[in-house]
Amino acid sequence: MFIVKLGGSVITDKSKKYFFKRQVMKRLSSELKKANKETLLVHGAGSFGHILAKEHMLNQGYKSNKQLQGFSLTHAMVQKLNSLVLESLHDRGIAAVSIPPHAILKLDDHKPVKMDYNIFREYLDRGFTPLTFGDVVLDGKLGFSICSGDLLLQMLAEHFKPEKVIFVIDEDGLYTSNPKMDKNAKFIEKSTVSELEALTTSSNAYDDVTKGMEGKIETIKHIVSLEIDTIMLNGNIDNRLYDTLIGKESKHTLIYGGKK
Ligand code: IP8
Repeated sequence: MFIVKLGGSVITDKSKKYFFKRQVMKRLSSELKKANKETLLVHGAGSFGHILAKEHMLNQGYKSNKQLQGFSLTHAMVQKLNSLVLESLHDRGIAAVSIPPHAILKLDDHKPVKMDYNIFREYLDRGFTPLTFGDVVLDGKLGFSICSGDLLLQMLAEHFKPEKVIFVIDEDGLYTSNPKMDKNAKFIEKSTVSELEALTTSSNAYDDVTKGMEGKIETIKHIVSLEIDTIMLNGNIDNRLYDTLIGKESKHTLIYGGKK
């Protein structure tokens, strides 16, 4: 089984509120369909979630009743993005079923304390493709907070031990520094967890309440420590996802599962 996260910066334009990249999603849906692998899908919130979540300071937890409207609006917008993703998958003939995190998961000070993994297993066993997404959720200590798609990926990888975890991002993979800011950044084809420690990353230009690339590297370190190979690939380039899913050589970064 594969666990694939479709990054918010690939399926939305992060600089424009509520901008869905329909054509990119359509192609990714076709690649998933063509590869025909057992897959559990996660997607990020992009410009449907991060801008609102920042405006209402949702990741800091409950501060005042004024945030309640912001919480429900953010939920409604990530759910809307989820419907668009779902529709695209359905149009390509993938029997995807949406599993909203806020209904099956509880955090405590940003850390997961309760999660219904069974629902994913049952849908997979019946031949469906479960689809979940970065969402606003209840939080025991903070009242509420945000569960990023990366945290979901980490939890699902820990539970299901997939063959590979794939991050579909808007870069070819990992670089020695941020390629959007540093022209000397070098592409990393293969890496181990200890090599990851040496990387310098800087936050991206957009409002990202869940830490962007820096947070992603922490998530990857966790996943590879579970001995699961993790791949980062460019979702804007034709067939990178398809080729990787079918095991054909293609440009991406592979981080070997293991502690070293
Ligand atoms: O885009 C964030 O999920 P991510 C979810 O995977 C919200 O970090 C609601 C901003």
